[in-house]
Amino acid sequence: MAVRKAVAVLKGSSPDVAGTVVLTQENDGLTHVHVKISGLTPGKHGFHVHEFGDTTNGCMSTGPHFNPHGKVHGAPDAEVRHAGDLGNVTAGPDGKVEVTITDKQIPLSGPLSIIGRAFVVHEGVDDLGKGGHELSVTTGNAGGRLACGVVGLSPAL
Ligand SMILES: [Cu+2]
Ligand SMILES: [Zn+2]
Repeated sequence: MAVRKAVAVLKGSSPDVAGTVVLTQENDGLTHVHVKISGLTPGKHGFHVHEFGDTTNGCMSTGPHFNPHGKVHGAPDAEVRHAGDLGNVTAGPDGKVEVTITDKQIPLSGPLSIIGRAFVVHEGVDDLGKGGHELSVTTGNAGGRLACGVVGLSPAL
C-alpha cells in the first residue's frame, strides 16, 4: 500500500489570510484535502488548484485553473469541470475554515499530478460556471486571489 502525502502553505499579499492544505492519497484512490484557513470574510470563497507553482508575482503567477483536459469551468461534482475546480470553502463568523474535501481529479502522482501546482483561495464566491457572467466559464467569477500556496510532497505517513 502506497500512501502519498503533500502540503501547501497558503499565504496572501496581506498577512490576514493564511492557512494550510494537507493532502493524502492511498494508491490510486481519492485524494483527501484537509483545508484550514483563517482571516477570511464569513461566507463562501472560491477554492481551486491553479496550473503553476509559481508565486514570483504573488498569486497572479499561478496562472489559470489546472485544466489538463481542456474543459470549461464547473462544479466539483459536475461532469464538465477543470480538474482544479474544488468549488467553494465556507468561512464561519470567525473567518475560519476547517473542512476535508475528497476529489478524484487531483492525484498526487502520475501525469495528472498536482504536485508543484498551487492552491488559491479567492475573495468572492465561485458560481460553479452557472452565474451567467462572462468569467463564469473560466474562473467562476470568484474575484481576486487572497492567498495561495505551492503543493509539495511531504514525508509519507
Ligand atoms: Cu482559483
Ligand atoms: Zn475552473
